Amino acid sequence: MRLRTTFTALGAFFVSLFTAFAAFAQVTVEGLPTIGKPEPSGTGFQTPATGLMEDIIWLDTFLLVLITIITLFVLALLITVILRYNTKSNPTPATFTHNTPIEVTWTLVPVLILVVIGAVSLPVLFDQQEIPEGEVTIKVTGYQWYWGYEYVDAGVEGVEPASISFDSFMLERDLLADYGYNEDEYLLATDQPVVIPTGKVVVMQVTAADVIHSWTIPAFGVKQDGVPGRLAELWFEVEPGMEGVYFGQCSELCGKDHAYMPITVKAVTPEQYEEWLGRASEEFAGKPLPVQVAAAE
Ligand SMILES: [Cu+2]
Repeated sequence: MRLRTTFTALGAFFVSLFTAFAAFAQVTVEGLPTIGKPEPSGTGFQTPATGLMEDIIWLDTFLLVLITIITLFVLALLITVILRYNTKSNPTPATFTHNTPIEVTWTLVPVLILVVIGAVSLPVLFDQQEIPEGEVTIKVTGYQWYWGYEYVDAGVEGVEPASISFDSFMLERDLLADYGYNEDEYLLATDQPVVIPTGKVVVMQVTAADVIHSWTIPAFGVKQDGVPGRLAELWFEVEPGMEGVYFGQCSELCGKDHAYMPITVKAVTPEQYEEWLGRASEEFAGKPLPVQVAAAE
């Protein structure tokens, strides 16, 4: 009995040791507000953090107003026909089959509406798809079922590989508090967030290693499939003042644990980013081989 208690205590000790180590292992920036997060029973968009997302919300509102007007107009026509042209109130119906002016109108007006929709939506689409020169470039690779990140231009001199790379796994429920996340951020929080600076153009190169995954942050207005063998790109620039925590989830059905590979982005000030980069370099950059080992190879 006493032996079992000892083993249990020993087990608990190692678990807590592991937990403490795991919590210590993340390189992050604390004290940020959570901005990009789904709300219970929410139906609207998350607070936009980029110009891209503001444009998408504007377009959405514009289209909603437009289709509401069209729907109400068609409804009014239907009600008019039902009331004025039923057999009781209109016993002798008209027999004409053509009316050129009205046929021209119901062809040209929808064409005009489509042209207007194209004229306002295509610039929004092109803005997302034309990738500007990135001030920070991050390669993200989807795996079954986690994300791998590589800060390709965050080179450390004399160190191979000349970049920072790490994997990002979903946090189990019992580890959330240790990593500074709330209980309701289960399925959203990861052990290692992607840290990016605000007010800088960030280009994400999106790919996958096994099956198709999709990287997204709804509050940034970005979503891109990661396809094995291909390198796609997306870009965003988080508005200064919008420093915070943003969540996303893999958005392409990729297997049994598709729901368990979330994305956590921490947007920080450029100064905090530089500081984080220094710590991340020490933790994640490749270490040069000791001279004698390198010589023996
Ligand atoms: Cu996936």
